[in-house]
Amino acid sequence: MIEEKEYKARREKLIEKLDEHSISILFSAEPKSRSNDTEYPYRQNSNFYYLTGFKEDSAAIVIVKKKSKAKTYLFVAKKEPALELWTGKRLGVEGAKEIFSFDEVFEYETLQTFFRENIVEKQTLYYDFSHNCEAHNSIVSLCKNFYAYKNLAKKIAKARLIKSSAEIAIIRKALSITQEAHHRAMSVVPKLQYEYELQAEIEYIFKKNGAYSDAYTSIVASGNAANTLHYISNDKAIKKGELLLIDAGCEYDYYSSDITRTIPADGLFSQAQKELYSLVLDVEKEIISMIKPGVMRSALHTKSEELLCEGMVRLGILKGKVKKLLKEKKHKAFYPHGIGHWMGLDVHDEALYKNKKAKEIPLQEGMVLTIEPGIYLDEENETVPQKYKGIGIRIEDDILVTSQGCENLSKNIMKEIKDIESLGKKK
Ligand SMILES: [Mn+2]
Repeated sequence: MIEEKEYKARREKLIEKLDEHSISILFSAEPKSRSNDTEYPYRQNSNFYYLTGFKEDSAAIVIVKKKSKAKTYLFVAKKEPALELWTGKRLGVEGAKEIFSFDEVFEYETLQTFFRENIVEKQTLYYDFSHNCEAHNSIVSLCKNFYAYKNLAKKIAKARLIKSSAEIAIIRKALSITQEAHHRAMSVVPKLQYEYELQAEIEYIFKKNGAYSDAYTSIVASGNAANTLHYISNDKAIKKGELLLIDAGCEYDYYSSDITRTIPADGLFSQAQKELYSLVLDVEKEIISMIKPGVMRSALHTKSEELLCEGMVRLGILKGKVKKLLKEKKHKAFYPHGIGHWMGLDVHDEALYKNKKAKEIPLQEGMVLTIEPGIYLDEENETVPQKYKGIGIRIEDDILVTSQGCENLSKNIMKEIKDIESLGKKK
């Protein structure tokens, strides 16, 4: 639970970074239609949520800054009983005033007029460059003679890099639910026939525990499907002897979790599966052990490439000298993605990877990132040794950078071969 005073402090911190004589606008997310007159469940824009905690649509934040003084305005949809009968109660202006400490709260309908009245010359307009809705576009066009346009989303992205203790507490809660889901998957998998059954078991645990949604579409990939990185159809029959790559995490109170485990369909790993799995697991642990303030994410990635390349040579998947293979990027055929990403309000958190001078941002206390090395050996790849063909493995944990090193926030989600096998055998 994040308190209003924390949201207010976030707005104040943002205001310090804005140009003097500027006006900033940020819109709530638009409802998204699914098909005909049905909609996807509404989910607030993460930047908007980060600054307000406000969950309704048809809303906007405006910050008017004159010299070092700023005023904050929240625009919300008015209460309309006839509409509320269908789509639920709204806070309305009065309700929002009680909860949110903006200088003023107005009706969303008045936004255009308010904006016209507050436009002055030589002003900077801050807005989210990637946002695109009618109301937004008309505001931006109102300001076409402005002095400068700057991306508000980038300013917020920088703040979102460092998580507060309240944010970390929510991520822990999300991970405790995701942990239960993955452990359930490990124990029930030998009894199931289809990938979607396993997906249902996982997402049942999410919902049952009050997780708003999954943080991203769950990947439940059996056998060779694991070699399709974004496999989400989850509709194949699970075959005995195969591995299942499960990349699934819930979103709890707007914060993500992002966990991958690779488990045997019938509860036990084969010898070849064990060899590959142990390689990926050892690399994952080694990379996590490197994490501390000051370290670059790119250094973690480079190290993961080296270690996986060495391992693949040892297992006969790649042939030649490690250095030369790395230089020629031969390992990329089997490890094509990065070592991980920021995580927070978004699973791939909209936080900066580089600073203003395009220099990489080193790890700092309070950052949360995923570590997820993998090896993907497609059955159609003729260079792959027969016993490894059709195996795809990824292991992913969510890591908090601490003052001295790091904490693996998902360390209790089983990943040792003996632990996974013992869960699968129980039933
Ligand atoms: Mn991930």
